[in-house]
Amino acid sequence: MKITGIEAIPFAIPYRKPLRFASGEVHAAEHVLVRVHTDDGVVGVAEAPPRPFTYGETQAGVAAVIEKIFAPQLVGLSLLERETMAARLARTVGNPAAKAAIDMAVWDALGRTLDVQVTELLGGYTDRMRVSHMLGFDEPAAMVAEAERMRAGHGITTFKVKVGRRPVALDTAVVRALRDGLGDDVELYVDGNRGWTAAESAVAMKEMADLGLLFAEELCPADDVLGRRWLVSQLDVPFIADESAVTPADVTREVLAGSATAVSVKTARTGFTRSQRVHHLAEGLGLEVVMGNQIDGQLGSVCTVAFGAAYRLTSRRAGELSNFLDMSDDLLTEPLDIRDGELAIRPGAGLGVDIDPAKLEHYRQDA
Ligand code: MUC
Ligand code: MG
Repeated sequence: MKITGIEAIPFAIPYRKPLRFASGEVHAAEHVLVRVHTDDGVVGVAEAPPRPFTYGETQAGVAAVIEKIFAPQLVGLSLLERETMAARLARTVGNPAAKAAIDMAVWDALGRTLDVQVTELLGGYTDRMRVSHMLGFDEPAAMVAEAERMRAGHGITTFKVKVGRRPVALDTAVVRALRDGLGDDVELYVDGNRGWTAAESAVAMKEMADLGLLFAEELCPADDVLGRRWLVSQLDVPFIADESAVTPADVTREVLAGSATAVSVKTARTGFTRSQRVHHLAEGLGLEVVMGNQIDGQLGSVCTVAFGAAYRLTSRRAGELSNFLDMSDDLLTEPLDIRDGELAIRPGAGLGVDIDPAKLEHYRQDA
């Protein structure tokens, strides 16, 4: 069970159409595939999606920090020494996606070694999650058409709508068009990626008060400390902290300050080990949890559903598991299938996925 090597392979897969939101846009999945090898010949896999506009990481930076700093610190440890690994990774500041991918590849390797699913190792609560689809910026009619396509093709009935543009009415018109076009049976919530001020957010939420929204996420920056507290105190839906509350300490700080009342858990930035800590904290604090999407590929989405399905709290709400559908291709031998609005965990050991060598050869950037 000893780690003998960690590979970091940059790859790029174009998107069919770019995903746009208040803090950035994504045209290609420029991710890093992480492979953890052990002395038993087992290989665990995960992917790191660098998000420079949120956490400052880049594809080249993720590969470099893994090769130069993290791999030498972890080679020689047993797969069971995950707390030692976490402590060693924590010596380096930042780099959440690089750390998370290593952590998840270690769990995958452990599952494969023990012939057990990662979901079972984590908690084993259920084997599937309802899916929420994230709708990027576009004209109202185009966003309604995309939601209708997702409902017709995959049975998805929960949508996270990107907002945070100016004027505020541009986005509230989209949300209204979605409610009018899709009817009352769909669940809608909004994510501003810090695009609005607190005052703009308050105006927008009043304008949308009759639309039956589930949640509001990161409408304004957490650094607008008093403004955000003022906003959250007047909302009648939970306010989800996403990029403002990555670590357990961030969650504690935001929630105790009255700047958030719910939390997004993203395995792409907290892996499985740290996501467990955020989950346990959220449970203790009595917070709603949504499994979020860091614009993950299929491998990242498998990780999200493996974690989300492991606990009651994380599987209660629809998880953001479908944005890989915007990609033109992927690396897995067997593509994921979202059906009847649900994504099931894979049946095999570990994460239950295999990387297609021909696809990796085609999309890798280091060859
Ligand atoms: C989200 O929930 O904000 C956009 C940027 C990012 O890092 O994740 C996405 C989705
Ligand atoms: Mg968000």
